[in-house]
Amino acid sequence: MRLARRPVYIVGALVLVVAATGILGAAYFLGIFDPHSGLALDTFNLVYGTEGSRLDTCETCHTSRKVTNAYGYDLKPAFEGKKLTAAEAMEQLQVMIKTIEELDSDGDGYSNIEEVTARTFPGNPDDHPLASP
Ligand SMILES: [Ca+2]
Repeated sequence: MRLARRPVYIVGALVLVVAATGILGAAYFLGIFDPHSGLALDTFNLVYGTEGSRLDTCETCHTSRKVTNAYGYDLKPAFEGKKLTAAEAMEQLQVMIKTIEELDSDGDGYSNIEEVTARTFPGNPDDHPLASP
């Protein structure tokens, strides 16, 4: 009798795992849960003290939720092809943010650090220090 229940528990556990995976996957797809964005944005804000500024948004690195802009593209080597813990990812991203400071990712004539200092978007060529309000 006791052995007969074991398969039921195993099936129940598998159903729970599949359901949890499905719920997290759906939440990710719908944009409710994204393990990447908060971490990356927190790291950017930590490096530049931009929390609460106009750069404290996903638009700093993305044109849409899953598409990176030119600045986000230049930061990709920090993550791409690597399995990192959250702490390792933050560390790698901090290094990459500093590494690309002198680049002009969006090609608007201003380096990334000039843009960040002026609080303009380093991945949007239509937004640069002289074009800012
Ligand atoms: Ca720009």
